Amino acid sequence: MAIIGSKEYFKGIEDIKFEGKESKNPLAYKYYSPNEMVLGKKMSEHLKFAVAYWHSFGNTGIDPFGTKTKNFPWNNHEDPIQRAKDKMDAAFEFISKLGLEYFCFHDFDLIEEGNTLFASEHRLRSITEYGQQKRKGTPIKILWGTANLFSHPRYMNGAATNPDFNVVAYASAQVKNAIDVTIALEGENYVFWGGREGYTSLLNTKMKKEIDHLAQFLHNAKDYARSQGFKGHFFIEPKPAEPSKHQYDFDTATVIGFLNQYELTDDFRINIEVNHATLAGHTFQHELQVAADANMLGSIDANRGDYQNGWDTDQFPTNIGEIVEAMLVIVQNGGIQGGGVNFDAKTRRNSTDLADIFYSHIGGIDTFSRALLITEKVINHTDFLNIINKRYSSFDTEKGKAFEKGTLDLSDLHQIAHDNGELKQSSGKQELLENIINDCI
Ligand code: XLS
Ligand code: NI
Ligand code: NI
Repeated sequence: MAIIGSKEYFKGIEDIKFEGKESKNPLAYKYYSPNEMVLGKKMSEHLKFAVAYWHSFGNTGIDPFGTKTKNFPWNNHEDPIQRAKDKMDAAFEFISKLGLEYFCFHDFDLIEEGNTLFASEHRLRSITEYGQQKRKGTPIKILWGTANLFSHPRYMNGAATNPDFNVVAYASAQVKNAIDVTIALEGENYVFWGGREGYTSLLNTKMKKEIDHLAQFLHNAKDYARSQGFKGHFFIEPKPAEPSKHQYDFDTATVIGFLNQYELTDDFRINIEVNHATLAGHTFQHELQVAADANMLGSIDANRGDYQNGWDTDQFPTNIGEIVEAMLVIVQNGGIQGGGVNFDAKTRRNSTDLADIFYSHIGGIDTFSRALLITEKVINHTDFLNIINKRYSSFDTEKGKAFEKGTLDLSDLHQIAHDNGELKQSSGKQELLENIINDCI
């Protein structure tokens, strides 16, 4: 595939192809075969995979105890605009070699923030124009854009929920610019993750005021984007904490309550990240189910946490069992609305070869693809759905239906209980269901 840009960064790595599960080639897909039909859709339609710009091209391995370990060759030019173009060359080369079509970005992943708002806008315009040129003749698109409202010191007390109105105004300007970039690059969706939209101490916080401001901020952003012709979804990405002690977008149920209260449900959906779900004390599949039941499942940030660590380790997904349980929820709810599967995941600090960025994505992509194939088996070739449906079949009887319709009152139910006498036990059959899934793996 022809990609403009003079340099090849990932030398020696050819296009990643589907070779099937017998292949021993570590730089090939064993399960991801984009055009294969599964459950009535192409695999690539079920799974719109996206590369996260920040982790893949920006994460140099810095942690609170050490400096960078990864010397990316696209990071070296002294001019920040040229540096950003080099990074974008690397990104387009990487995404096209993987055979993918999507990436996600924060404004200042694309190019480093300038010293003034004016300087940042100039930089963003340069890289947006470059991005528009690079996209020509490629299938590469933006799954979603967002603004980084958490790294700069001005946001230490929050962005939309900052106690200082002038910081709220600055954050609004940044979101306006990020929406403009997203639209110019034909981005399909726009994300809000509220990293510092929360508090570290209630002693100095007016919670209701801050949450009202957050809602107003989102209304403004949505109204502006719509006025500019943006047709995509807005996503809120819940997370319970980190970097705030308590984030207002704690989990999916909390966000749905917020969206309903502030009349944002027409435009906003949920973007669920695996590691955020587990930090909130939920499973990934629980969060998916809550969003799907509210008709608000918009997108996924695919990664995994670590059983021993209580923070967002953003590892690539490799746990087939977990992703099968997630795909069962997604597929049974008719897929996700507008979004895709964004690898919000990073290689470990000591995974320092450029090839590691390929291995990690290939692993994540194959994990989801394999889980989709297994889900098809579970649904179409086992008793799985029958067992669950049977569990609820008493509600298909005349009286069960009447209860659901609300035409039986408490006295009617009292009479039914008397007529029935003591009841037979009915097994939940969890272990059988677990075995059925494992048999399909
Ligand atoms: C951080 C979040 C962040 C969002 C985008 O934990 O996952 O990366 O996805 O701002
Ligand atoms: Ni995320
Ligand atoms: Ni995260």
